[in-house]
Amino acid sequence: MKFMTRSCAIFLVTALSFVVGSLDSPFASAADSAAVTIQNFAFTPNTITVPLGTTITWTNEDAASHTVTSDTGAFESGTLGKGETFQFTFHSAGTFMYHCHIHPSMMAKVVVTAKPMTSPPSGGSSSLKRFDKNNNNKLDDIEFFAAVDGWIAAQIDDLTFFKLVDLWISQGPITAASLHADFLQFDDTALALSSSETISFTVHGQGIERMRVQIFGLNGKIIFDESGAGSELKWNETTFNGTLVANGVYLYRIRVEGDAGQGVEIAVQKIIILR
Ligand SMILES: [Cu+2]
Repeated sequence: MKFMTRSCAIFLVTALSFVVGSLDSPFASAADSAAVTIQNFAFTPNTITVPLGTTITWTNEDAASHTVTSDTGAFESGTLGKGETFQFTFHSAGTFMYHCHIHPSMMAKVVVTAKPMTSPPSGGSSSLKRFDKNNNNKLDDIEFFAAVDGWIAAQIDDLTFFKLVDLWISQGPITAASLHADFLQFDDTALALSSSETISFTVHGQGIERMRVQIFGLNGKIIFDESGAGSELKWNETTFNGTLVANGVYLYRIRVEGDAGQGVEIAVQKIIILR
């Protein structure tokens, strides 16, 4: 059994950062900059959490020289004397551990959160209205497949296409209000093969109490739908009636929920099964 963990993971990361990143504008609020002070041989704040795309400025207030050195090589300030600054813009979500190269006991981290995609995206739904040819406020199959044709012909950009796929699967009204995600922070999704025919869906973030995974065939038929407490769900690659799914491409979507019942729908992703 082969499971294309790597290519799926890559697709997932690209698709998510693309969709989520491009959706930043409707949600844009605070300035995308933040500051960390280096003083008394410490980084303050020691943990800083920022949204994707934020530029952080570090300022050395000590007489002693320090560096801002990523543990993984993602960034490196070089030696900063008193009053000197270093800036870095975070274009991917995740936790970035860093330290001072001169004083290795000075350690801190940056947590970069992807802004969650809501479904349908607020502010973006009206632009999807043009695909609703029969004006019933739904994306009917025929309208969806016209959009797929448009996407293949490059008349529709990827972002719009992903929104349409999301909308089509959710069967929600095109003009529906967006979901709110207060106190719920979704960072990313990871797939792993936990046994020969079991795939684990794991979500990362803060305040996630429950999750739901839905898997669809490319014909739009739902073949798996399960919810549970926690941030991991397993799928044994079978359909509702227990038969093992055939090799091929499937779509999945994940919804995460916080303790107050608030939820975030994560954009549809592809999964490839090859045995
Ligand atoms: Cu130092």
